[in-house]
Formats: sequence, C-alpha cells, structure tokens
Amino acid sequence: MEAFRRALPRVCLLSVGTEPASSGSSATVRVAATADIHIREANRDQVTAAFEQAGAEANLMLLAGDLTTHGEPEQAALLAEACSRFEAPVIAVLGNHDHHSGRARELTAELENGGIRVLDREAVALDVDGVELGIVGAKGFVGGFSGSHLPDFGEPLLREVYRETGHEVEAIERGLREVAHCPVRIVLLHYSPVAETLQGEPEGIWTMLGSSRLADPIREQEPDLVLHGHAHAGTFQGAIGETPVHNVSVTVMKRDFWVFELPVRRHATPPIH
Ligand SMILES: [Mn+2]
Repeated sequence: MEAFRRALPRVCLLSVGTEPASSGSSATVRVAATADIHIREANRDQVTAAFEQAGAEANLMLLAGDLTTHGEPEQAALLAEACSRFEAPVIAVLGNHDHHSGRARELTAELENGGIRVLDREAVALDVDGVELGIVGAKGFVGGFSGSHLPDFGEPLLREVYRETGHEVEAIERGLREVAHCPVRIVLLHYSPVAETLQGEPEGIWTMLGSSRLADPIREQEPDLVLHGHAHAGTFQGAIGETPVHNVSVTVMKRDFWVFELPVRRHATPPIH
C-alpha cells in the first residue's frame, strides 16, 4: 500500500478553476469540488483559507472523500470549523483515509456538527438558489477495470470485498432513481468508476483505485456530473457515455477547488391565457 502513503497532497493557497458555462444557458449553478484534502493541524490554515474563498464563490461545495489524514475525529473537527465561515451548503462522502482509525461514526458526527452533510450510500435533493439539485453520495470501493477485475470467486474474504462493491453500486442505482426528478443530478464518490481518470497512476494499483462496476448505474441513468478523488496521480477528465467524470483530487487539479458551472434546464414558461 506504499502508493497510498506517498506524497500527501500539499494544499496550497487557492486558485479556483472554472468550467465555462454552456453558451446559451439561461441559468447556472456553481459547484465547488475537491477531494483528498487530508486536513490535519499542519495544513489547517491553508485549508481554511481555501474553503473560505471557494465557499464565497460557489452555490454548493462537494467533497469527494479523504477529508482527513488518519480518520481521527479531531481532524474532522478542523474541517467542520473551516466550513463554518461561509453559507454555501457542504456535502461530503468519506474516503479510505477517513475510515483508517475505525472511528468513521464519530468522525461523521464531528462533520455534521459543523453543518457538513455526509452521504453514505444515500441521496439528497436540495434547493440551491431555486434549483433542485440531486446529489447521490457513496464512497465506492475497489474491484478494478477491464483486464484487472476482481471476480466474485474463491475465498469468502475476497467474495466479501466483491459484495461490498456491489452494495455501493446498488446505492448509486437507488440514489439516482430517488433524485430522477431533479433538473441537476450529481454522483459524488471517492473511488473511481472509470479507468480514464486513473491515467498517470501505475496500472498495478488500479484494482485498488476503483471499479468499473460503479459505472453501470451511471451509464444507465445519465446524471449530469460524476466526481471522485483517491487517485492522486490520475487525470482530471473522463466520461461514462455522455456523463462527464472528473477526478477532483487536489494533486490532480493542482489547485484546491474546481468550480463547475452547471447549466440548469428550466421548465418552459407556461403560456399566458
Ligand atoms: Mn483515498
């Protein structure tokens, strides 16, 4: 697991990249996204400054896991404090680092005390400046991609790993159905559903970085955006069918946040009689 211990990301003072809005769209919602912040005492001031700036620019903040370095609730409290200084809602999923101390429940409580909504295999619909956004949040899990699939075969422990990924896939599928009515739908993961955004990582560890099984409900239900982290040396942009997939790990973006301007499909104005 040496790969996961290498080079903890340096959160440097912010530049916020922006995805240009589609021309002709009458409304957009600004979503600031990041992953693999790994907050700890040593970087809390930089993280806090970055969050304040992005929080002032965006309608919504999405955090794609590995919020802490070792999964200690005290580290989560630092992030909760950083998120208390702006009004934009913050929605997060946990990553593998957030589970490392076996205290994910306490850690989640700290985050939620600070107003951060943690999604664990669930969906939420929220009104952001008059637009109903559907967010499906799941950590995702391992399993690999074409040529490196973990099969549902053999020792019970390995089959349990396979099954665990299956639970994540089911949650994404169910969550997308629950927010099908929302004009903007986003899937927030930690592990990757595509190999494309892992390009740059050694292929030998791709099985541990995500699973193509996570992509099945996304391909079928076509949300507007999929975000993940975890692959620190991966690639920013990928796709599942028509749905853009972005690896928003801070080390991939080379900045603290990316602000996506998502066009909003509004219902046509009814005729006046
Ligand atoms: Mn990770």
